[in-house]
Amino acid sequence: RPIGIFDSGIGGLTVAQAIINVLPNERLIYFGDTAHLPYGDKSTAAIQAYAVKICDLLIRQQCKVILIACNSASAAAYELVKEYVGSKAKVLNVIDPIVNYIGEAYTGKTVGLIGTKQTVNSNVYRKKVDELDQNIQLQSLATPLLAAMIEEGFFNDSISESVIHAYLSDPHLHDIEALILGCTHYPLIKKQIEKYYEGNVDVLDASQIVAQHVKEYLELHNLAAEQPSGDHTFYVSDFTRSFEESTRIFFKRQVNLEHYPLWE
Ligand code: DGN
Repeated sequence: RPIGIFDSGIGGLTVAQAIINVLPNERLIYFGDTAHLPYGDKSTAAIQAYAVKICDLLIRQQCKVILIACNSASAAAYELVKEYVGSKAKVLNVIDPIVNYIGEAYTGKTVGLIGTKQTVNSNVYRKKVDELDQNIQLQSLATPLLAAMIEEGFFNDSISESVIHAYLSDPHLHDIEALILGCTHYPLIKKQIEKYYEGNVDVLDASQIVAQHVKEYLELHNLAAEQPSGDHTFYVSDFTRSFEESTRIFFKRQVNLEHYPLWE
């Protein structure tokens, strides 16, 4: 049975890529809700409604695990989706693995978080970090321009450098020991962020940590595929050439997107 992954668009392909790297035998069914992107500026109720319908599709496709690869959707809809899906599939999100990682490595320290408005304003990271009860200070900043900037191809250049500098120099992010990249798109600017901090702050790529968590989860529950289980499928709810071309940014190679008009 495949692993279902969904995101607001194609940015979640960074997570899909990280999963394929550590779990090469698994077959993925990816769903990018391009008809509704960006989720980062949507209301919680809207994202919950989208997520439920996407999960119906992934369950119909027999997915054993559904990973909410989008930080905004993980923040807005994880609890609801988990209850909705029930025993039909296991539901994972991209926030818990990173919070647990922080708990192990940064007790008593100050950690920064950047992400969309939905992710930051939902306060989900803060609540979960506080629940760890390990005296970890979380300083978060919404950085909504970054995802749009990366989608337009501005990374590793002087424009992205200026925008990154403008955001990271915000007083909210002063004196942090680590920075969580809390958005599917940010692995693309990890190197530039590391350069900004000159090695003084650990820059945490959530996609790697999440992929490792999925691997451990499958092994623990005896769900891992033992041999290569076929080709991946990449659905989008709205198809454009531009989405297809942009897959190269997030997945290292261009993939064929299949239009799945879930909302028609
Ligand atoms: N996939 C979204 C996230 O990780 O928060 C970012 C894209 C967006 O909806 N703005």
